[in-house]
Amino acid sequence: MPILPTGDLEIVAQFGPHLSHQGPAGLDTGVKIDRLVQTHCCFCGQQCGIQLKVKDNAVVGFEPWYDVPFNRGKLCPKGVKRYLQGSHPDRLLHAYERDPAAPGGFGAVPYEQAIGRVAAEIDRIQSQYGPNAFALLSGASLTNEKAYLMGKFAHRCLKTSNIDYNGRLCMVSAAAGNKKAFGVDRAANPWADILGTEVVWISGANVAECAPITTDYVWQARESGAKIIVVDPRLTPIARTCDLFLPVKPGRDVALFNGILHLMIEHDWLDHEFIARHTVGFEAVAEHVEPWTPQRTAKVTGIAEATIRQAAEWWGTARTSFLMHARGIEHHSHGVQNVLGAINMVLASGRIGREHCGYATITGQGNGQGGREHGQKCDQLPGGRDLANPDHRAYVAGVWDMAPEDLPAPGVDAYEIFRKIDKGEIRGLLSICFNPLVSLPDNNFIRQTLEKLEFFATIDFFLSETAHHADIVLPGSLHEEDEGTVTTTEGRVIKINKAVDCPGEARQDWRIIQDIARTMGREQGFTFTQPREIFDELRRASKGGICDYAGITYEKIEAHYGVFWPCPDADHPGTPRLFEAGSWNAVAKGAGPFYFPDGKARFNVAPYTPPTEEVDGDYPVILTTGRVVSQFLSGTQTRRIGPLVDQYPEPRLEIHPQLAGQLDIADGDWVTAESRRGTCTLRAQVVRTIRPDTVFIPYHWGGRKSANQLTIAAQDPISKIPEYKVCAVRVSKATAPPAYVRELEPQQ
Ligand SMILES: Nc1nc2c(c(=O)[nH]1)N[C@H]1C(S)=C(S)[C@@H](COP(=O)(O)OP(=O)(O)OC[C@H]3O[C@@H](n4cnc5c(=O)[nH]c(N)nc54)[C@H](O)[C@@H]3O)O[C@H]1N2
Ligand SMILES: Nc1nc2c(c(=O)[nH]1)N[C@H]1C(S)=C(S)[C@@H](COP(=O)(O)OP(=O)(O)OC[C@H]3O[C@@H](n4cnc5c(=O)[nH]c(N)nc54)[C@H](O)[C@@H]3O)O[C@H]1N2
Ligand code: SF4
Ligand SMILES: [Mo]
Repeated sequence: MPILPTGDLEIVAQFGPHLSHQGPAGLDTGVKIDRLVQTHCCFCGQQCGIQLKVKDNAVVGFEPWYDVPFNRGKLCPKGVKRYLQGSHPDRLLHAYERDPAAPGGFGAVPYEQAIGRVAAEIDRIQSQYGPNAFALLSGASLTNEKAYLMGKFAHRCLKTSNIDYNGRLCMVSAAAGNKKAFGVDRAANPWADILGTEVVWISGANVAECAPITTDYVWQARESGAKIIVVDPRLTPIARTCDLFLPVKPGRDVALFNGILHLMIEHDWLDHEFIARHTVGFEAVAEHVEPWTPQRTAKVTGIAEATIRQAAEWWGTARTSFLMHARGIEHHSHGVQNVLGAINMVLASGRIGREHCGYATITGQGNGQGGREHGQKCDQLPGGRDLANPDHRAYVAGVWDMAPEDLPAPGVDAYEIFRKIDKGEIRGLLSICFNPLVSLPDNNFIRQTLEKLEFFATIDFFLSETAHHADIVLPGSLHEEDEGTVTTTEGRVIKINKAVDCPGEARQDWRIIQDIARTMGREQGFTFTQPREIFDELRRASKGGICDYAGITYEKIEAHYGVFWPCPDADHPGTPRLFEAGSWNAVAKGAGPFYFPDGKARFNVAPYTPPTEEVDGDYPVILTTGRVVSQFLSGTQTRRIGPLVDQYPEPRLEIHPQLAGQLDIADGDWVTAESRRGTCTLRAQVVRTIRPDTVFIPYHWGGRKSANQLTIAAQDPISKIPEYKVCAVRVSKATAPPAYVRELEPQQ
C-alpha cells in the first residue's frame, strides 16, 4: 500500500530532491532529453517564458526561452529551480482518506471511491442544511480555464453562494480601487512603458525579490536617466539602488499620497487639461488634501519633510512616469484608500494611458490577474461580471443553459467563510489551490475552525498543512501536467503547455471537478474533454463583459506571445495600453477611454485612518510580514525544492540594531515575538535595512514557524483584504530554542 509521507512538515524540505539531469546552475549535463516544451513559470504573476526539458515523462531541467518579449530568457531563482518539484517523493499519487489508524493519519483509497465520498457528502450536507452550507475555496494559481470552471461549479452545479479564492488575500484592494477610479481592474500599461520613463515610483513592492524580472525594467529605465523613488519600511534590494527612499511607517501610505498631492496643488504641478477632460471629482479631493501639509505628512508617515518635498517635486515636474504598487500598500484595513490615494496622484499628473506614462499594481500569484476575472470571487460572474446585476445574471445564465433565478446570490469572502464555519452556518468545504492554515491571519482560529467541519476535502499535489485536516485529499495536477491560459501582471493572456502526464492516480484539476459533478448526477455543463473547450466557453461567457476575452484563441496567443484583453473579436489585436485615446472602449462608447458611461476617470477622496491595532506599552513594536526571494507563498512548493531551502531555510525576524540593542538581542539569537493572538520563536536577523520601530517576518512556513500565528484578522471594509502588513507585537530574547528545535537535537 502506498505510504503517505509522514515527515514532520517543518523539516520535510530537508530531503528536497536533487534528482535531476541538470547541473546545479541549470547547466546542461549532456543527458539526452525527449523534448523541450515552451511554457511559462508556475510561480509569480510575471509569468516568465521558460522551456522545460522532458525525459521519460519527467521534467528534468529547463532552457531559457529568449523569444518571449516579457522576460527575454531571464528567470529568477524560483524559475530556475521549479523543475525540481515534480519528482519530489512527497508528490501525492493517490487519493487519501483520513484514517487515524494509518501511518500519517491517512490511508490511500481508490480515486473513484474518494470522488464518491466527496459527492455523497456534498449531497448530504446540502440536502440537510441548504445549498449554502457547502462552500468552495479556490486559487489564483489556477489557469483561467480552471478558475472559470470553479465559478461555474459553485454557481451552476452546487448552486452555493459561498465560493471565494486566495486572491482575497492578495490583490483585492487594488482591484476595488481600480474599479472605483477607472471602472476596470487591470494594469493600465504594458511593462514596455517603464522603459524610457522619467520617474518610476514604487510603493510597497519588494520588486527585486517578488517580481524579479520587473527589476530589469526598472534598472533599464534608470540606465536611461529615470529617477527611482521607493516607499517601504524596509530598505529592500530595489530600494538600495533607488534615487530617493521614503522609509514609511507601516500603514501610513495614504497620508503620504495625500501629502504629495497637497504639494502638487500648492506648486501647480497639475495637468489641468487632463483633469478637466478626463476626470471627475478633483475639487473634493483637493479640498480633502488641503490639511495634509508636509509637516503633518512627515509626522504621520515618519518620513523626513525634505524627502517628501523632494519626492513631490520629482513626481510633480516629470513629463513621463510609471507608478507601481503591490501588497505593501494593499494589505491593510484601509488598503483600498491607499490605492485610491496613489491613483489620485497619478490622475492629477495626467500621466496615464500614454507611452511611458503608466500605472499598475504588480499582481501576485501566477494567474493573479485572470484568477480574479472569471467568476471564482464571491460576488462575480465570468468576464468581470457582477453576480448581483440582473443583466449580467441573465447573460451568463444563457451561456450556462439555466434560468437566471437559479443562480445563487453573492456569497461571502474567504475569511468570512471560516467565521461561518465557526458559527455552524457552513458545514462542508472543498478547497483547491489554497492553503489557508498557513496563509490566513490569526491562523490558530483557522485550525480550530477546520476541525469543526462535518466534511472537508482538498485538491492538491502535496499534502499541505491545511490538507492535514481534510477527510479526503484528491491528487491534483502540477502546472506542467495541464494546458490552459493565464493572464499576466500586464494583462497579457498567455498559454501554458503540458509537458508531462499526471503520475499515478493524480488527475488534472478540471477533470476532478467534473468527476464530482458527474458522480453527483449533475454532469450537464461539465462534460468538457479538454481545456480548449473550457476556454471557448469562457470566451463566450466573457463576451461583452469588462474582461472581454471573446477574440482570444490559443492560436492567436501562440502566434503573438500573448494577447492583452479586452479583445472583443477575432480581428482585434488586443489592448496593451488600456486607456489610450482611440482604444476600443473609447471608440465603442464615443466617450473617453475610462470604463464609465461618460468615459471619465474618478478621483476619490481617500481619508487616512490608522491601522486597526496600534502599538502600545504592552505591544510596543510594529510587525509587518511578507516574502523572501527563494520561497513562494505558503511554501508547500518551494519548501520542497532543496536549493531554494538552502538559500533561505527558515523564517527569521528582521530587526534594526537599535531595537535589538535595547532588547539585548544579537544576530542569530532565538527571539520570541508575541501578539494578542499568538507567539512565534525564531532567530533574529539584525539588519540596518528596517525601521527601528518595525520588525519583519516572512510568512512562508506553517505550524510553529508561521508568522500568521501573530497577525490580526482585521479586514478592509470594501475589499475584505486582511491587514497582514501591520499588527502590534512585543519581542524578547527567548529563554530556549523552540520545542521543535530541541526535539531535533541529539539526545544524550
Ligand atoms: N519570492 C516570492 N515572490 C513572490 C511571491 C512569493 O511568495 N515569493 N508571491 C507572489 C505574490 S502572491 C504576491 S502578492 C507578490 C507580493 O509582492 P510584494 O507586495 O512586493 O511583497 P511583500 O513582501 O508582501 O510586501 C512588499 C513590501 O511591502 C513592504 N511594506 C510593509 N508594510 C508596508 C506599508 O505599510 N507601506 C509600504 N509602502 N510598504 C510596506 C514590505 O517591507 C515589503 O518589502 O509577490 C509575488 N512574488
Ligand atoms: N502574513 C502574511 N500572510 C499572507 C501574505 C503576507 O504577505 N503576509 N500574503 C497573502 C497573499 S498575497 C497570498 S496570494 C496568499 C497565498 O496563500 P495560499 O493561496 O494559501 O498559498 P499557496 O501556497 O498558493 O497555496 C496554494 C496551495 O495550492 C497548491 N497549488 C498550487 N497550484 C496548484 C494547482 O494548480 N492545482 C492544485 N490543485 N493545487 C495547487 C499548493 O501546493 C498549495 O498547497 O497568502 C497570503 N498570506
Ligand atoms: S519572476 Fe516569477 S515568473 Fe519569473 S521566473 Fe521568477 S517566479 Fe517565475
Ligand atoms: Mo499574493
